[in-house]
Amino acid sequence: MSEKPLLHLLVPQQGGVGIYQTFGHRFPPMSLLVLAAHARRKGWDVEIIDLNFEPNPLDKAGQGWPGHRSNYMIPSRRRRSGKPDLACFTVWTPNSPFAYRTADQYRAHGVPVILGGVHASLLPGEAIQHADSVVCGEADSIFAGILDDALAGRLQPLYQGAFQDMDQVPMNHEWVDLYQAWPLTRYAPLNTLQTTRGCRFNCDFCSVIRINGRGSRHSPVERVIEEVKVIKRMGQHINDFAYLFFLDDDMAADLEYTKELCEAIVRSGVKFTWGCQASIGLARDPEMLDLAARAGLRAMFTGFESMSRDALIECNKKNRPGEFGEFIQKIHKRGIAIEGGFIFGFDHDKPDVFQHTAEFVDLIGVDVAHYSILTPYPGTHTFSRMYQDGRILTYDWRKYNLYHVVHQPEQMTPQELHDGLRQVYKWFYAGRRRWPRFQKHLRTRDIRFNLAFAASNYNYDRSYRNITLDEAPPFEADADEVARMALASAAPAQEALNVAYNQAAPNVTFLQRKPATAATTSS
Ligand code: B12
Ligand code: SF4
Repeated sequence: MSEKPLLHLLVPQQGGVGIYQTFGHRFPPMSLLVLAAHARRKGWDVEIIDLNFEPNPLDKAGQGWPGHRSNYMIPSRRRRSGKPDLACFTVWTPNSPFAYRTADQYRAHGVPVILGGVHASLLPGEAIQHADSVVCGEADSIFAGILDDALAGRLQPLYQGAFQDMDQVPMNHEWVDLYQAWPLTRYAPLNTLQTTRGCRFNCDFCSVIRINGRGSRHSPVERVIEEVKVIKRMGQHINDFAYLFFLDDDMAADLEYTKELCEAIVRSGVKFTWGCQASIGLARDPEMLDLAARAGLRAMFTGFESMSRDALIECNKKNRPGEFGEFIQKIHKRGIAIEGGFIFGFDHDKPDVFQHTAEFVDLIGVDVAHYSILTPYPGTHTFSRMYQDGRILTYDWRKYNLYHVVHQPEQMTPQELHDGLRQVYKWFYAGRRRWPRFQKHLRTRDIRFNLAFAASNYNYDRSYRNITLDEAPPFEADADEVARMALASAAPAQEALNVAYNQAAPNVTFLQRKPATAATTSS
């Protein structure tokens, strides 16, 4: 029996349809892998529990709450039994009600709980009602100290992280073995890395700058190459097919760094293929595209967001729809497939936007499209604008998953927006449109990627026919907490976290917290 303290690191169940279930998007939870590495350095045993794919250890039935999809419910191997000394949850807005519910369960069993991640960081006053501590922001520079506090029984209600350099983030050799505790089929057969944090753009609807700051902080390229070598040796592969997805929010945010990274990959001679998220501006520079393709780029996710220049101006997105078709051709010419993100519900959108967009997206040759509804996420300018205008229809965070209408649209009814999204999915992924997409690139594209994109098309067709929410647990955020968060959302993007923290700091000790049975630090 291990003497080490035991840490449970949990991904909350999200419930309902979501991209986290679709083929190619089922990524391992990087935030928890990184925290696991910090904890191991301090001598803790760690277990990562992803409640989307495995049973809740505290739920006897093991099937989650009513309505939860349990088709991936395969428990992990090599679990250490017994009560953990601490439980940490990474909390995003759509899974926050589920996180709170499980956190309450842990606390009722006497396990201290820490909540962190985007949502907890921006609504610390809400999160602390279900936790012993909330961590606002990136935790790399403070997590070791927090673990000491947990063992000493002196956890503080609030901790503030910092935008520190990327070399403080543990490298993947410290956590890659954790993959082996999971069934091979749990996540997509791919590996993930993060080389930068932050973004130089400032799109109104996006949380990234709020939580990771403006500009880009980079990991030195030599460090990235070392991590790639670890993945080649120990990562998830099908035979010798090594595929890696860079989680960075925009690989085109700092083209100098991306160029340096691609050159280093080519020079290293390490053979692997990769995908990334990048704004379409990457295709403006043909030399950059050539180099990226030579370095192994085969799939790219781009937020096109809208076909309407007015809608793009409305949300401060720097794209120009007139260039999309030409850029996609350039990308395809280099054997790179493209997944596009599109948003409906901007003030400029009228009821005809759905059909026009879907036809245009099909015409310009996007290989996979992710359509969503404009969602005013906590901390964003979209939130503060909608809040001030009295246009937010619900504070049930479960619905903030990009597929449910939570704001009053300007030029259509909420029902039209709701139905329009569902129609678009049906139209775009109909069999007669999927087949030509597959055929078109048969000769020019690596067959494995052509098949993967065909599978992704099929998967969207199947999963998004009926986009529903799980019924439990119902949730409505507290009005005072929402008002505080609205102030943070109105602040300059890179200040949002500070405002959220500073507002919560004087209040948290007075908040009525749910009673938990005696918190303990030993099992
Ligand atoms: C990879 C990713 C995904 C992957 C997730 C894989 C996974 N299992 O984690 C996929 C593609 C599945 C996905 C899905 C979705 N995503 Co996403 N995703 C990201 C992305 C690009 C990177 C996250 C990441 O791994 N970063 C690397 C790690 C190391 O950093 P980190 O998470 O910030 O963690 C650090 C700190 O925040 C902190 N921390 C985090 N958690 C905790 C917990 C504790 C206890 C402590 C102490 C500290 C701590 O410490 C960590 C180490 O420094 C982010 C953008 C971003 N920059 O964060 C969006 C982002 C998180 N996603 C977002 C959204 C909206 C979604 C979806 C709703 C989209 C959809 N249509 O379905 C779904 C929701 C899925 C779900 N189950 O809830 C939003 C969330 C906004 C919000 N307020 O909730 C983000 C911020 C993107 C955006 N543009 O706004 N996503
Ligand atoms: S949507 Fe993309 S480009 Fe815009 S701020 Fe967010 S990460 Fe940056």
